[in-house]
Amino acid sequence: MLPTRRKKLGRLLVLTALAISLASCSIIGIPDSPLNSLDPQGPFAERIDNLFWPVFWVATVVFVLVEGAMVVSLFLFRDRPGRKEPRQIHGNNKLEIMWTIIPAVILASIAIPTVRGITDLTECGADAYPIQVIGHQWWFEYRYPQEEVVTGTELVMPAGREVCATMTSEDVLHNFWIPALNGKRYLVPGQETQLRLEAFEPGTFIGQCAEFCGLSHSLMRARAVALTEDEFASWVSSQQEPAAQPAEGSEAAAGLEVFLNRCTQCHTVDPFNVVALDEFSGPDLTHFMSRDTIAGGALEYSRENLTRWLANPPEVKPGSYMPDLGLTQEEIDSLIAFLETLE
Ligand code: HEC
Ligand SMILES: [Cu+2]
Repeated sequence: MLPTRRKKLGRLLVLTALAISLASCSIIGIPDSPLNSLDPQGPFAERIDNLFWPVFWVATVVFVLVEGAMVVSLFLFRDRPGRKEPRQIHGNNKLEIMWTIIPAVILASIAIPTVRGITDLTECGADAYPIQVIGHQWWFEYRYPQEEVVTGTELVMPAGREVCATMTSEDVLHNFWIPALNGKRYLVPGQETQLRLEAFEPGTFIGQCAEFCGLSHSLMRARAVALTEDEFASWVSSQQEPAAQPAEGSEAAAGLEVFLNRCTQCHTVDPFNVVALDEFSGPDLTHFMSRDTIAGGALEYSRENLTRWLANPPEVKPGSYMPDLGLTQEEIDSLIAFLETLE
């Protein structure tokens, strides 16, 4: 190779390495990694893992054998001056039957558990706890039909128990993916799909919408919070409570006033207003403070981030369906005082 070409190649390699390491960084500084499918934290993800590793090792052996045979043939049977043609095996029945049967057996032994796995991972058990998952550009909404609870962004679930996620989308295709709990599954407008979720232990498991769904697709995070049976029961009963009336004359009361004037077209805060579930709507804010992340998981909750969000949502999430409402700093401050009462 010419020295300049070698230099160029070196530069290209460095740039590629840099691009790969930058691509794995989070742009807005919220932990979105590791999105690791090799670290199962529940029975369904484990089922995938138990299939993945044997297939991986079989594939590795096949790769080494096939590539090895090729490299050996390249050197052993190379054309050299005066060399005779090597013995030809074309038309050797025994060999051809053997190398047809062996791959067929390997493929069948992979295909059978794979097809069984696909149905097992998506057909819920009879006792599974039902949760509806609704995809919106760009956040996930969760409804608990048995408990009449509606929340968003964080899927709170009991640990050690199967959850049956029945999923659909309000707008475009989305894809629900929490790698520690199960594989990916589509959310399809006008159609329902199911996904089984279960965590062995309490914990927080992060995920991501895995289907390109528009401008802020990368900021459509998923997050499951698994709680012990008791914690889950008390979470449910606190979610069923309506919001408290802010004290008269307080800053929160002023914030409620702004909310009623500017926000009720899209947001519910029970008991002050209710936007019908089938209307176009943003996240239900009745228990806004019970979530650690806001705006589809794009921002960690903090006053500073909430100010940023209220001041100009599309600046945080390009294309956001919550518009820049031109709020004054005073309005933002009182809204935050109000929102912080929504535990
Ligand atoms: C035109 C509809 C619309 C209006 C009006 C609107 N919002 Fe939103 N809001 C949304 C949508 C949609 C989202 C979700 C955006 C996303 O995550 O991409 C959202 C998200 C939010 C969130 C984050 C919620 C969460 O749980 O992550 C807050 C807080 C919020 N809005 C507050 C307000 C306040 C306060 C007002 C009134 C000043 C308001 N919104 C007006 C549509 C609206
Ligand atoms: Cu999406």
